[in-house]
Amino acid sequence: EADLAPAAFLVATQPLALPPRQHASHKGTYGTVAVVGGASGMTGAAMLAGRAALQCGAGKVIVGLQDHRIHFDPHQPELMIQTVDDALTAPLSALAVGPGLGTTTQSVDSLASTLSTAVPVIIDADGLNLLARHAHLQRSITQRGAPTILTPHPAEAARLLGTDTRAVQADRLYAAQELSSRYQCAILLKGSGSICTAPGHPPTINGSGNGALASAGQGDVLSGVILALVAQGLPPLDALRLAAYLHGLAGDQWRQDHPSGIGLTASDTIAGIRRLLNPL
Ligand code: NPW
Ligand code: AMP
Ligand code: MG
Repeated sequence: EADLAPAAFLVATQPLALPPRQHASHKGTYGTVAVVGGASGMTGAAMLAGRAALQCGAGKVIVGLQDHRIHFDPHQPELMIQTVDDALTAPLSALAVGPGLGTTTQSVDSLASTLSTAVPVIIDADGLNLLARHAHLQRSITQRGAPTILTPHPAEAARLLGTDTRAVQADRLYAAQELSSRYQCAILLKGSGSICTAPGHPPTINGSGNGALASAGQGDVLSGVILALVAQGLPPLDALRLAAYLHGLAGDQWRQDHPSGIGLTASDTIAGIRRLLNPL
């Protein structure tokens, strides 16, 4: 029996929820957030994260783009499209950095600037790729006074750990826990059965989601969902678990009407998550 002792993880199905909107509240109550990313050719990634944050309840959303030619999202005019420097001067509640950020020296500077803020920072995508390459960025994470959250997919986790995707996938619990201990922060290791963990907390394996979610921009949307939940006051690990669960469940619900699972877009997923946050 002792040899069959419980594994050090739980299968999370329905972890938490957001409280309903309060009558005596205003947009400031729900946080001002910024997404930093969107280099030329990948502005959509930052826009998707921004749209997801807005549609998951963040009070005000700024998108700080690397590509300075774009000033407006015609499909989501509520978003404030700014330069990264301008975005970082706002009184922010939380930040997400990385979706479509690119890996130029300008991208490195933008990531360094976000890490020097005193608010929670979610690092995804190219933010993680830069972190893997630059020791000074790794040091600044350990020196931050506010929480940092890393959301790698298996290839990004492999770059951070100096290994390959196959090794990460062969022991996903180890990879997630190793990243959490190395960076002393909350981790969401994405992919089928996403793992959420943080120092001193047992990892959980998310129970929702399916292969329909294997499409461009889904991770960018997930970053925006986490950003909104953190801005609305959820602690990092709770935000990761709820975001992973909602994201996967939106994919599962969509698949009920699309049995082959073909053609789910990241924008569809945002709409599905907003529905889940407003149960009838
Ligand atoms: P393979 O093919 O198996 O060897 P990259 P990215 C692996 C932006 N985007 N299980 C897999 O490797 C992002 O925000 C912009 C196993 C896959 O080919 C980033 O800034 C969009 N393996 C930038 O592009 C929409 C897995 O990783 C490789 C895995 C680059 O991000 C798209 C890809 O990883 C995109 O989001 C899994 N579950 N998941 C836009 N509309 O603007 C991933 N892999 O090379 O880091 O490239 O993820 O596309
Ligand atoms: P990214 O690779 O950054 O775009 O992130 C993809 C997102 O979709 C992550 O949240 C993954 O967990 C999710 N996803 C992709 N493929 C699957 C799958 N086969 N099953 C469950 N979730 C998936
Ligand atoms: Mg991604």
